[in-house]
Amino acid sequence: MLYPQTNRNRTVLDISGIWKFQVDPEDFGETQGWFKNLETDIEIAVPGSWNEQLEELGLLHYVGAAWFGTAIFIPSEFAGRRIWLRIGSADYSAKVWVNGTLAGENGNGFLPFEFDVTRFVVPGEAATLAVRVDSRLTNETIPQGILTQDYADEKRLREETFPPARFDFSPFGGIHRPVKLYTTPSSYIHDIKVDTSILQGQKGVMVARVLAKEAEGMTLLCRVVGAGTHPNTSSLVRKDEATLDLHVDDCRYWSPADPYLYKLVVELMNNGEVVDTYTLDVGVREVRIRGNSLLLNGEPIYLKGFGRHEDFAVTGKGLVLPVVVKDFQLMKWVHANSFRTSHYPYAEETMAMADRQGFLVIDEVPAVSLDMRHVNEGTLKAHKEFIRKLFDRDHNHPSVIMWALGNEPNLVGEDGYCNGSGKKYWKEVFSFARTLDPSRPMTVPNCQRAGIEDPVFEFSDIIAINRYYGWYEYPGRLDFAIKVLEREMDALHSKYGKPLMMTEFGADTVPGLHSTSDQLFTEQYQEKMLEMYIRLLRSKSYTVGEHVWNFADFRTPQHFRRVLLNMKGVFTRSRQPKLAAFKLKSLWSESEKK
Ligand code: BDP
Repeated sequence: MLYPQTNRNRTVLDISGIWKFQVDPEDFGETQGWFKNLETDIEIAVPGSWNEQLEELGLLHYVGAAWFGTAIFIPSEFAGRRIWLRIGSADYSAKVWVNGTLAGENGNGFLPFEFDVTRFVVPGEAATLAVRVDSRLTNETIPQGILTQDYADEKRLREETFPPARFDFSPFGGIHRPVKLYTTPSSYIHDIKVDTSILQGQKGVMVARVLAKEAEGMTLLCRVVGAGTHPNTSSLVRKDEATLDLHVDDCRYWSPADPYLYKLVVELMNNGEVVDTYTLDVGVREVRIRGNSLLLNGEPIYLKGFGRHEDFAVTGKGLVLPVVVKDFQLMKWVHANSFRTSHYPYAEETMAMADRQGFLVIDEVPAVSLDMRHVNEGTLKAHKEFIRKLFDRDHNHPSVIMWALGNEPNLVGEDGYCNGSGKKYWKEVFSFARTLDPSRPMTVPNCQRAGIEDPVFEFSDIIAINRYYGWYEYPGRLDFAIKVLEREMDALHSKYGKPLMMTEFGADTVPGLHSTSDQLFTEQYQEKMLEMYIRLLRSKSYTVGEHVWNFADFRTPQHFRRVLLNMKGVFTRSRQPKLAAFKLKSLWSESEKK
């Protein structure tokens, strides 16, 4: 799916802003026709979560249906064009009406969706937009949901959170990314997928698969703009498709040290006229695994960085561009070179910035803490659909060097997971994902509780582990914790013979709390624990990365073990550094792993 862009054949209009809002806990909005007219005085910012914005209306923990409405004006210049309505994300599902008519639905939170709304609007006239967002999750959604009753049924009362969630981040509801109208010509470039590889002698190859609609027999022209030499290529559109091979001599490869992006200009031509244009940023790079190493352009690379969250005060999960910029600044300051989009796809704006800033990204499918006792055919179907859509959205990002197809299955220790349900499920998920993208390594970060028999290890290209020895286990006993960890890492490596990375390790830390001895929650304890883990990881020849949990403190559902936030951030929720940030900065400024 292409990100909307304004160029000589296309126009984008951002219609985010302050919209009308109404919760619908009884779910009668649709039968009462709220999509025709949303009568309310309540206002809300789009993008933004309702939870903290409208806390005073009792919505901090609200999970359910809610309505968003706005009046827009369709510019006269849109006449004769195809008009698209695109929502960057709405969590977790949405139904959209334009001028009172249903335009479509979407069931994939964290992902963009769009509808051709040409027939519902009149250029030069006003129009109304209504969106019903529902933040409820079920056993058949990705992520999976949980109900209050389930904690009792599963005899897990001590784990009950409010609102209930199968994961450790607030289930914020809302339209979380920008809403845009954009135009294309009636014959248009619908999609472009570029695969890159490198050849001996500083040569780069881009293979562009272009999908063009209503364009049978037209010509696609591809031009590369950037370093080196690269002839133009053209191809006829047959059955909506064309594949173009582009060779770049003296190619400047993309890497964290030199995140060089070529411009790939694709033009749809009819009788010598340019009908449509799309310009894509392309980084030429190749990711491989050889032995115990992760290679970028043939060179070993070691990942230093964080598991993160999209989370900020007041805005919740809503995209705030200054926070995106600040977070990249802080990651650069601390000498991180990578991050994982734990536990869901991040905004397209963030992914594009990672391309430009040279960050290596592990891109995660929100199959977080799947409970195999509640997984059924519907869950598997939803999981595959999510993988297909995420791979589709993020295929062209050079920054995406690996997919995480989920996170921490078997969090609650289901019987039979390791030698039964888990193996069957993950085998299916991995083989499906590999048919869609054979070029990138794949993994699933493993939960300490699932242990070293977790079937995800068999299918993963890189062993990814989340470990909390010294925190949830062996609290305060760091020397012992590190020994246990070392034994486990060595055992994993000798069992699977694959590179290993630590995708999570960390300690909750209250800024301003200090101690001269090892004491949980103090800044010294976090600093010491992170350093001990890092020194151990670097002492092993088979490790390829260290991602601290977490970049910044983030809001979680209510539970006695969380004081509003998960406080494992190296930065506070408002992005102030804790003591450990300075330690990481010095450890990560060493260029070599050891
Ligand atoms: C891991 C989860 C992560 C949690 C973290 C923690 O992957 O989502 O936030 O533990 O407990 O199990 O801090």
